[in-house]
Amino acid sequence: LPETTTLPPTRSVPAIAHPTPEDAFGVAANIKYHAQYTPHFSPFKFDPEQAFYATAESVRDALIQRWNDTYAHFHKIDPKQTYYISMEYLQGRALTNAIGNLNLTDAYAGALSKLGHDLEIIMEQERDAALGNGGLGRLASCFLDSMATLNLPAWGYGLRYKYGLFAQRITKKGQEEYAEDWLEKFSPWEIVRHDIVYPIRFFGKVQAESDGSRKWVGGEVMQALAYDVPIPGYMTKNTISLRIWEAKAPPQDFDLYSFNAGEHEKAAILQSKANQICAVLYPGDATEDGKLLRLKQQYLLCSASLQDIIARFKERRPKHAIKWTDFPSKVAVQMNDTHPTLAIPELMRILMDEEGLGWDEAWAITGSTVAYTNHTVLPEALEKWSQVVMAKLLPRHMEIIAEIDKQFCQMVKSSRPDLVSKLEQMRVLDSNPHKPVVRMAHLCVVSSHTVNGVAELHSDILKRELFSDFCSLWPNKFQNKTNGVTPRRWLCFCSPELSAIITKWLQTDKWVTNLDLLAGLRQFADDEQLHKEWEAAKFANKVRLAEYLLKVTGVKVDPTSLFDTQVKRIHEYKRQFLNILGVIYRYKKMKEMGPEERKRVVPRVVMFGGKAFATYAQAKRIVKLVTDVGSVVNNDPDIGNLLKVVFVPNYNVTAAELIIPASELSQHISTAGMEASGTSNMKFALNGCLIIGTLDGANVEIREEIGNQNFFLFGVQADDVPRCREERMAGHFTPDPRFEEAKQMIRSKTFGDFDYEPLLDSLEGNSGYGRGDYFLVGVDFPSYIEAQKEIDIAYKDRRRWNHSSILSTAGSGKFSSDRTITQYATDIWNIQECRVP
Ligand code: NBG
Repeated sequence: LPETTTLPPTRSVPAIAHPTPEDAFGVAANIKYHAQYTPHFSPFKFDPEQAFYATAESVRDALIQRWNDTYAHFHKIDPKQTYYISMEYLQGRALTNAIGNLNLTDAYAGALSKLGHDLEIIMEQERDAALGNGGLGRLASCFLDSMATLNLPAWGYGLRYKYGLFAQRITKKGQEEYAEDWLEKFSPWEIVRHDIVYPIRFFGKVQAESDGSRKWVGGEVMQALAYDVPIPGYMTKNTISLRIWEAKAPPQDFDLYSFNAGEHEKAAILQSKANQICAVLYPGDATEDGKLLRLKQQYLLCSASLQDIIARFKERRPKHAIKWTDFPSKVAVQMNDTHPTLAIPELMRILMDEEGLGWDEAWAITGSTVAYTNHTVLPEALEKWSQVVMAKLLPRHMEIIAEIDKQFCQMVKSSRPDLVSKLEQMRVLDSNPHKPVVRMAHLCVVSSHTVNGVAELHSDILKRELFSDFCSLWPNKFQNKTNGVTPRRWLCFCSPELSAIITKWLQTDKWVTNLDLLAGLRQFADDEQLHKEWEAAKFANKVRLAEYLLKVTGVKVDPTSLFDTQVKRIHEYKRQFLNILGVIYRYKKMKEMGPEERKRVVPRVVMFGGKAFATYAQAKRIVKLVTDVGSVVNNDPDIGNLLKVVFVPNYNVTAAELIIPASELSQHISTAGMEASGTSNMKFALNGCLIIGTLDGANVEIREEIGNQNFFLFGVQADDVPRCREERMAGHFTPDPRFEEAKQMIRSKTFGDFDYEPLLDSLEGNSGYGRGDYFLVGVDFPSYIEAQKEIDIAYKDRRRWNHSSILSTAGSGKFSSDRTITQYATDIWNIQECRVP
């Protein structure tokens, strides 16, 4: 490749395949090597995009080396290993994180500048890997970072969706969805493993063999092909793997005969079916075909992962000396919610039908291997699969599930006669003759050695309500593991300015892997110098965000305003509706003020972000309402900069990395008892952002850690929610006049003539879920408005605000995913550190 105009400053830099990556010169040489010899673009081009891919490939080389060393080390030591199975991972961008964890950020910045580029611009080229929806997927990604950082022998398993979570555009119609083609070019981070391929059967039938065993035969056989995404730990050699599966048709299945006969589509039918499986996350399941497709995804994930786990178990011991009873001392499988439940019957099937074990032995092994995390108590999210669909797609698994159910019933009848009256509700199979289903959560609870919730309150609700009968049967099965977030991505790398200040005041950077050390900031919470530095860092983040908002929404905001944020999936229980009703009320009051009074108003930028599930009409109306309110308020000359309402489009991990460090107030205002944990609340608090919230999910623990005075609390408590709902339905509820004013303003068409009746209707009446103000917006509205008033007063007092902000960060130590993962490792998985020397 000739030196060209597009590589001008590089004449002096050679291209080197194996660099010494510690110095900028070596790194530059390696980037140049990749630009030249791993080309994906036409030569003579080295624009930011090409530079990004060459940079990523250079980083990937370093990761592969570490990945290989880690794999070899685990193989040699053969420790007990955890396999985290999840339908979702929200990895976001990888470059910043990888070079940060490898401590190569300066080297890469220097190298790129030698090559005529700016690291920040290069980072911007990367597409988000959005193989998830929200908190559950991001949690899985934070967990991987912690597992690697803690040198734990652990892998993640997931699916390689062709399209990530949809891209959201905000138009006059509200939210519109577009396919997110994250692999449009390719992902530089994945390594295809052509040697790791497993057969995956669908449909077919079960055959009784002469020896009494059962065999699943016939049907359609696809393949699962492995791709590894290396996950580097922070400041350690350990680099673990996120192994994601892609469905493929077996090669011999291309029907050359049909193809040559001109039947081109028929020839590739199996390939096209395979492509559907990993096309998107959570395909629409309104139709029978949609349901089948979702179940196929779940099965592919579980079957491929278990075949892989078992292959590794066997590979690590001599063929004739395989003791299956050792399996649970080498393998821990964690099911992230119920989506990977099929891991249970699949492990049973493999052990019995392929390895020849008896039921009892297989059941004992399975039960000591699998554990289940519940992430929600919302009834619509607790999966139930039609027995008919299950029997059709996975006939052998349906048999196994039915046997698990049968044995469970027998056990309850013989050991706990007092529970027999509850048995129908507890069973794995709900044999309602109209719609027989498998209750996946019950299958998980019955089969797992441990079941955990994700925050104290949530785990209590599981024990007291959702799984109370199981809890009386197996009190020791239930645990709590409060969620956490990785401090690397969510503080170090997304807010380097604040991180530097923290390191300076604590006189150590050890807090990055020992987040409890943040408590050391408490002693400086009133230090004026720290206040100055703290505010300056936050302000710089606000300016960055203001520039971004202008770019993506056209709305100009004043960075000296209070930045107030609610970003999360749009859902009625999360109550973005309450927030916007509060904004409407605020706007109305401001309009009524005289000029003198208006001068005392604290200027605010209220930001919303989040995606509504494509078929969730009510959630989409909320998005539309926010944007309609924004269009009116933002253009009202009476209001000017005193209030701006911005819907940030396409909220994703990358947007979060910009929004969270710049926020001063964040809203976590779900109806008490409905948010299992929340994890963005932890990220905001970690970044010194104050919280307005209900006593829900992890809010309860955050408030305990950072101190009540630093948390703006409102709303009814979880225990009171059922009573409030009943009163509401019985008509014993007098709405607050302020609530009526806000609703009236929407009715009066101040914000346009879109039909908001269905939304307003949900706040009235006396019917069930989703109506009759099920989410208690009207009940909590008055205390919400009061809390908002208190916030305005607090914000004017800069010392008080900075003090609380510092204490929020100082009290966030508990919410590191390192702590969470350490607890999983000790209390559930029983695995130990396995550090690569
Ligand atoms: C979500 C909960 C959140 C929680 C995350 C991670 C699902 C099913 N659940 O409250 O709603 O923080 O899981 O545990 O996505």
